[in-house]
Amino acid sequence: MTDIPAEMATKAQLVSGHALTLPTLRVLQADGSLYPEAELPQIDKALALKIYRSCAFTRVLDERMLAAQRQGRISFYMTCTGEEAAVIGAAAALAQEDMIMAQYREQAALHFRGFTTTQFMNQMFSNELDLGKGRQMPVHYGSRALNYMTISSPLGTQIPQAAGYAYGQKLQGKDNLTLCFFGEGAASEGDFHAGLNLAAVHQCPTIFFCRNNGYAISTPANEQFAGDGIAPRGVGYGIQTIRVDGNDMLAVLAATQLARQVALEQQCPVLIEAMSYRLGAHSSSDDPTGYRSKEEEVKWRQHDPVARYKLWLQAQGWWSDEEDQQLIAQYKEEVLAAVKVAEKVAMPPLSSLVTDVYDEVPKHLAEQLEQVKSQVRQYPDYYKATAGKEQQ
Ligand SMILES: Cc1ncc(C[n+]2csc(CCOP(=O)(O)OP(=O)(O)O)c2C)c(N)n1
Repeated sequence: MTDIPAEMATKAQLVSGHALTLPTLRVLQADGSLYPEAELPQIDKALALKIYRSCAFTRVLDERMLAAQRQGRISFYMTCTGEEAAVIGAAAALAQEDMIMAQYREQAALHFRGFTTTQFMNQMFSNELDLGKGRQMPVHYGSRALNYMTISSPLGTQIPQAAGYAYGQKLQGKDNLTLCFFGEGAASEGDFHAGLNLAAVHQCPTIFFCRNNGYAISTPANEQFAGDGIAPRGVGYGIQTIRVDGNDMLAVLAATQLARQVALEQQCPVLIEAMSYRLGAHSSSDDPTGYRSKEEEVKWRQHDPVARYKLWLQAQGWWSDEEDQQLIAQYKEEVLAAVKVAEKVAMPPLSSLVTDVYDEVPKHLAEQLEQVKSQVRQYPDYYKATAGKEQQ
């Protein structure tokens, strides 16, 4: 039971949601120097360069895979472009044993954890070496070894799952937590509210990390909610909350390091809202010229999170233009070579379509598999990738 709070009013007065406007944490200025009085997160040269390598890799991967989609080599792709600081800054504050439950645009976090170029390619080409056995659309990565839960397409499902997973970590007495990425659009799902309330009431060590990138496909954030973004909702649920400049790598790292410390020490959830911008299209199926202006994109390109972070690295004397060119050339070569290999690897056998859910394949699935196989036998030219394997 809740007592009536002691604080009282004798005049009827409404409180506006905007009474609670949260400030935005910033550390790095546009020229790569720190804001006066800003504090550095815990970062040394090795971590700083590891973070940058994931930025560079993700830029190359995104550019090449979008091209591969345009060439008809893969069916679909989603870029992280513009949100690298939000994603990598968050991942870099975690321990490797912390669980990450992502939405789909967070491939940079997976690279930071050690997912190899070959593993990325096997997933995107849905070949028989894919960890997900070729059953998911491109970009629905997952890795048990790297504590990265496989992506689910329906928006928001990972949010209550993250609360539940973190509750399990708490019950097991683990010194680990779960970080859950989601977009501001996904925060309109009922699952967002269920997940945050569950985590708050049961004090689950979950970091809810909202990438507020301004759009949910063509829906701008100002048509998504009427309040001051996502952050005040955390306060409403009784969750400690911080808003951060999502294009500022050092600020995201600082916010997430603090969130991790609080979540583990106090065994409670924390909400982070990272303010950013999706520089690319929503996906390879989207054309943003229909719903936003070129001027707006140009403005945000001036806040490129990777460029800002690189300036800081260079100011430390930790990175040079020559090293940069070399690294990007190396990644381009690596990605291209991996594409050429992965696209030649065989598809998984058709029979694998009906395994892994039931101990024994039920009759109706066995029948459906036979129907698929007979279709492939009848039209081998349309099913070249699997035609040779239909008997498996
Ligand atoms: C339950 C559900 N509704 C709708 C969709 C279609 N859909 C896929 S992504 C997306 C936009 C999500 O926007 P946001 O959460 O802001 O993330 P962003 O793509 O901007 O990173 C929508 C509507 C879906 N996948 N699942």
